[in-house]
This record gives sequence, C-alpha cells and structure tokens, in this order.
Amino acid sequence: DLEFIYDRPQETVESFKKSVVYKLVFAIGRSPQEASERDWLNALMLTIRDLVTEGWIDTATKFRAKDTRRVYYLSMEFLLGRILSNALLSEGIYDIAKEALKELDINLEDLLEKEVDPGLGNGGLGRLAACFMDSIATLSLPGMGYGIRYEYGMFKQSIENGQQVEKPDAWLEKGAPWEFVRPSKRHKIRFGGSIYFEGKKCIWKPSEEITALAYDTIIPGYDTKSASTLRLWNAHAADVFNLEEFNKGDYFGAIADRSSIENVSRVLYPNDSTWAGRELRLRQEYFLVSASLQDIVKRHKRTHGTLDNLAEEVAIHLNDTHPALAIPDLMCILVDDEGFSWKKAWEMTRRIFSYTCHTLMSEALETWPVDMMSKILPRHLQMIFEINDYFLEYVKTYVTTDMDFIRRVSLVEEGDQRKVRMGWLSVVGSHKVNGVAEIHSQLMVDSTFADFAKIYPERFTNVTNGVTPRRWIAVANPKLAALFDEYIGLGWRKDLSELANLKEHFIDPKLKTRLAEIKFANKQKLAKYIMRKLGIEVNPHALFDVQIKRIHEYKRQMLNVLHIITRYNHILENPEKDWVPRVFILAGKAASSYYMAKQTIRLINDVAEIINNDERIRGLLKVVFIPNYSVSLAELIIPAADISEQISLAGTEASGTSNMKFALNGALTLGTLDGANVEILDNVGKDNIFIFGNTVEQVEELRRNGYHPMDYYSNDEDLRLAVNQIVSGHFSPKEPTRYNPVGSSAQAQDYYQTLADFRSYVDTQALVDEKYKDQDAWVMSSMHNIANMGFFSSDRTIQEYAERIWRIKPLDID
Ligand code: 26Q
Repeated sequence: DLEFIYDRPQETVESFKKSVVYKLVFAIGRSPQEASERDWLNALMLTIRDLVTEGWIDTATKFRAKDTRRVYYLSMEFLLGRILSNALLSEGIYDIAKEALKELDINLEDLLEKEVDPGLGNGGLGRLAACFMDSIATLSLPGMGYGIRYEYGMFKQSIENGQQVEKPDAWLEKGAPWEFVRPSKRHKIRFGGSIYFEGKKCIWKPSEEITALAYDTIIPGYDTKSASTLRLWNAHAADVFNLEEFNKGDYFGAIADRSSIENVSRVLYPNDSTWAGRELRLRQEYFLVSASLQDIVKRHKRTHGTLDNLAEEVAIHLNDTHPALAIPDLMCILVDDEGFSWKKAWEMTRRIFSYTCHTLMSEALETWPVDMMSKILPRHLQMIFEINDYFLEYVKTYVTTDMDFIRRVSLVEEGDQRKVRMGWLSVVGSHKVNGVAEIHSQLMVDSTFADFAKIYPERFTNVTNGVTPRRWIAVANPKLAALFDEYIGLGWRKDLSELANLKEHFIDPKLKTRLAEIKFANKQKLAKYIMRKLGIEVNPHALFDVQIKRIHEYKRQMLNVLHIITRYNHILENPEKDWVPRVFILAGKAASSYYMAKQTIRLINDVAEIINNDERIRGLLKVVFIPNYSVSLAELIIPAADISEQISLAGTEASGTSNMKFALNGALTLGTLDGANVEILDNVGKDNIFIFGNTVEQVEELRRNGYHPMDYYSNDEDLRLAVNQIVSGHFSPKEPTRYNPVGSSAQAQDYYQTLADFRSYVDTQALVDEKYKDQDAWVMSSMHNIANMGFFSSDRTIQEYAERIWRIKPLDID
C-alpha cells in the first residue's frame, strides 16, 4: 500500500514541513540555508506531485482492472496554465501548505507567482482542452489527453515603442517538475518515401523515421482521488542518427541531423484563426496522431489481445481538424497492419471518431495541398483517396447525382492546386460532429456544412462550451469562493448549478456589500500590478472595462478603440458632465505574421499614450494595454472586471469562453448576439447584460445587399471624427501616416462591419455609465449574473460529451 511509503504531508503542518525540506535536500540538492525561492518552489511542487501521484496510480490501476470504455482527447494545444495552486486546492491542502511554509519563513503566494505558466496553446481552443481535462479528472471519467510537448510554447509578448515584439518562450529551461518522462513509451513515426502495391495491398516505404517519447502530466481531480493523464509527445532523435554517415567517419554530421529531426516538437504555431499551410505543421499534426494511435492500439491489444472490439472500447475525439489525420491513420493500421477488410475497418473507424468544429471562418479551415501530402504522407493520401471514392459512391447512390453537389462535398478540392479538405474528412470519418455554442452549431449546418447536413442530418449536434469553476473561481478569485462557501456551502465547486442557491440570499444586504468589497479588492490588486509593470496609475473606483483575447479583426478591438476615442472627444467637449471614470484594459497577442492585428496593438498603445498624458482628462479616462496575455494574467484580470467586452461581429466568434469566466466573476457582459453571448443572455436575462449591434440575419443581409461602410462614416459625426483622427495622425504625431492603411481598410472594406455597429455600441456604452452610477442596481445585476451561470461549467459540457458522444461512464474511485 502506497500509504506506508512516506510520511503523509497532508496530515499536519509538521509533516508537511518535513516533506518539503526532504524534497529540498534530496531531490533538489540544496540545504534550507542556501535555497533560493525557486528551489523552495520546486521542492513544494515535488511534494504536491507526490500527493497527486498516489491517486493517479490508483486511478490507472482501477481503469485497467475494469477495462472500461475510454475516451482519448487529441489536441494540438493544451493551455494548462500554472498547476501548483490548482493542485493545492484539489488536494484540499492549501492552508496546511501556507502555514508550513510560513513556519519556514516563506510566503506561499510569492512562490505561486514564480511558477512558469506553460503556454502550450494559442487561446480558446487550447484553454478549452485544459478545462476539459480538469472536468474529466474531477468527474472520474476514463479519459486521457494526447498532445505535443512543444519545447517553445506561445511566444512571450513585450511592447517596445508601442509595438508587439515576440520573444521565445523557453518554458522548460526552469525545469518541468510536473511531468514524468516515460522512457519506455516511445513510438517510431515515419515520414516520406513512396508506396507501391502488391496485388491489392498497399505498402509504404518511408524515407525518414523519428521517435516520439512520452511525457506524462498528472491532472488531479478536485476533491477526489481520481486523476487523469495528459500525455505529451516529444520528438526524439536518439535512435536514428545516420549510421551511414557515422560509418563514413562523419561523426558530427550524423549527430547534427538530430536537431532538424527534433524540429517537429520544437515550437507551437502562433496562428489561431488563419491556417498556416506549412510543411512543418503538417508533420507536427501527423506526429501527434501517429504516436497517439500507436499508443492507444498498443494499450488496447495489451488488455484485450485483439482489435476486434476496438470500436466498443475506444472513443477518440478530434479537437478541431488539427488531428484529423487520425482517421486515415487508423484505417492504415487496421487495413495494412492488422489485415481488416476495408469496409470493416471503415465501419469501426467511423464509430470511434468524433469531431468538434471551433470556427466557421473560411481562412481558418485546413486544406493541405495534395502535392505536399504525397511527399510527406503518401500512404495516407492514398487512403484519403480511397475514403473519398467510397464516400462519393455513397452520395451518388443514396443522395444525389448532382455533379455540383458532388464536387462541393468531395474530400479533394480540384483546381490549379488540388487540396485535401480536412473539415470534410473529419465529418465523413466521425459519427458525431459538434459546434461549441447553439448559434455556432446552427450556422454550421446552415452554411459551412450545409451539404453534409443533408447527407448525414443525425450526425450534427451542439455541445455548448464551459469553463472549470475550480480554476476560474476558486483559484482566480479566492475571496469570492470563500463568500460562496459561506452562503451556499462548498458544493458549487463540483456542481455549479448550486450557484442558483445564492438567490435566496439576494435580500441580504450584507451579501451585496461583500460582493462589492471583493470586486474592489480585486481591482486594487490589478491596479497595483498595472502600476508596478507599466507605471500607469489607475483608480480602482473607476469602472474597469476589459477586452482580453487574441487580437483579430473579427473580434473587433478596433470597435473598442473607436469608442474610446469618441469618449475622449466627448469628455474634452463637455468636461463638466458627470462622467463615470473608466479604465479601459486590453490585452492579447497578435499572430506574428498578422499585419492588421499588430497595427491594432500599436494603435491601442498610441491612443493610450495620448489620452493617459492629457491633463484635461483629469483621470476620467485611462487606457491600459497589458503585455503578454496568458492564463495567469487572465486569472488576475478577470476577477477585477466590471465590464466584459465580447464585441465580435455576429456569426464570427464560435463560442468564446472568457465571456463565461467574466460573468461568473460578476462582470456584466457588453456584447453582440454572437457565440455563447446568446446563451449567457438567455440565462442571466436581458436586464443584466448589455446587448448591442446587428444580428446574424442583419449581417448577412448587409453582405447580400452590398455593405457600404462610407455611409456610416458620412452619417455619424462621432465616427467620422474618430476615424479622421486615426488616419490624420492625431495619435501618431511623429508619423502622421502610420494608420493610413488601417483607416482606408475601415472606410473601403470593413469586412467585419465595425462601422455598422458603432452607433449602437456607443449608445449602449452610455447605458453602461448610467447603470454604474446606480451602484445598487449594478451589484444586483452582478449577482444575477453569478447566480445564473451554473450552466457554463465545463463539468456540464463534459457530461454531455460523455453521455451523448463518447458513451463513457464515470468510474467509482473514492
Ligand atoms: C491551424 C493550422 C495551422 C496552424 C494553426 C492552426 C490553428 C491553431 C489554433 C487554427 C485555429 C486555432 C485555434 C482556434 C480557436 O482557439 N478557436 C476558438 O475556440 C474556442 C473554444 O471552442 C471558442 O470559444 C472560440 O470562439 C474560437 O475562436
């Protein structure tokens, strides 16, 4: 029994102290006298890792014994964020740890801030995968995540002269104390070469081979012994240095090759909404897929001795199309390696896979050139052709012989350059396909996948996203969590719908006061950070208006800027009005090759510079761009927000998830009828949210009838002034032409209809001010938001996936 191996640190402050010091000395190799803060942090992390390891090993043993149906979540991104504070809370050991460290003269909070924040994801999609892992572990579901252990995560952003500068994120350099390397878990990944046929049998002779090596991170469940595994693959060249060169005496050449091979897991692609059709990306996707499928098949064979029942025991989920090569790869395994008939293999494959679509924007859809694929994955390309033939035959026989339709649904796009449509492949190879919010799932079957909805109507479904209340309330906002505990007990952490029990306390004036006090304290904390990092003084009594997310034209940070400028102009015109002081806080990274997004960051900083230094404004308006947005920054900023800006053009943001985090922390949403905003409105009620702008139908109508941004420009004085100021260099006096391209694009094209929503946005912002003046009404709305957000827990989301898509059941662990 594991319990007897060591002195259990969780029992007493004394035993905890002993454990940490033990780790410090024997695992880190430092005496308490000479230990740095990082040494203590590492010792603490190893102590906690031991604790969660116990439950983890237990879980793994039980899963094996029960040999139950499992799900594997394949994702190119897992944006976990810091692990320690979350683990302390999961284990219910935060207070003991704090006290023990205090006795050692160390402040726990200072240590927590020092942990690296692994940024192995771009944004929403990667963070969703992390929330899902947390829920899978907490619900004791038999599931495991597979991803890539990028050596460099999302770049670090600094702002120099107002502009984004990217720096590499060498997150492993400080050590990665959470992971377990698994030297025995390695698979060979093959690339390139050629194929030939022996009769009907297709044989692949690859030209390159590399090794995928497993690193496991434990995902502890909250308040349960259950824990889940995230297995990340690292490209390893150990077994493949070039023997021929070695024998020729080119020792250096033989070893030097390794680094180019290891490039596969070197760096995360920093694009999140445009598709980067690079060869290295294709290799990365296949690397993840091939390593994970070999692992899954091997595990299944070990427990079952056969693959015959694979589809009964295994569900594999595709987080967007990025791992869609898993579909042809499984076919290759079943047909080429295992000798299944093609039809039987295809029937199994389709029962195993399910796929989530996270975007509708055409520029984000993956389509790989046939030429590139034939060079890197010739057998898989051949298999995709076979799947396509089979599929099109079905369409012709049972659906339609309309050639136009058939051309549209073909997995291969014809043209100058033939391309494989990964979205189509994912739909054809899965038994369920889901969108991430009601409106998005509806648009999927109405637009992008309309043809497929005709072929397979029962395949499409919705599963609205959610977020984990452990990280987004308990870790990020401990004061709010304590308040909930006091009023409604601890149950909300595992059943977020219990937040509705707050309603019976709405009449208690103390609840309101306490909520307001907590928000204020969180704002003070953020204000301190802003002062420390940026030297900008912000008034915590002001309304904190926050937009934090990737910078993209469709998310319309420009709309925010246009309003800020308008507000600035109005204050100068009318200084005596009873203005509500506002702090506009923005943060987010621009893809390194995305010119317009980078210019937007620059403009925000230029506008901030002018406004923040204009004495006539007397602190009524501040603009702050916080650099290097990350999960840990989100944990600081979200609890301090009064207004949550969710202002994408209707029909463009698939769901959004920060909108949920904000509302849970008591911010009021200012948003369009887009993504999950629509469902937040349904839940919190129209009096507790600020909705503005055109609907999807209106947006489409404008597109159909010809959209003319100049009409809005000409007819709105505020808008005209703001645009003119940007274009004429009012905010870039040293280089007046700096924003000409931005301005002319807004006037001439304005693809995301920013100008069309401007008036409605500005008017709604005025309503925000009015409401904020009535603090009582504001806090009341804030409470209504919190109490009605139970639906948006990722536990609910994962339960839906488990029941309706994966058909898996929780294990009895505790
Ligand atoms: C694809 C090919 C090559 C390189 C990069 C990519 C790539 C990488 C990441 C394409 C897209 C992404 C990320 C997309 C994403 O984060 N989508 C968001 O997913 C959230 C979770 O469902 C939603 O809430 C957001 O609305 C959606 O934008």
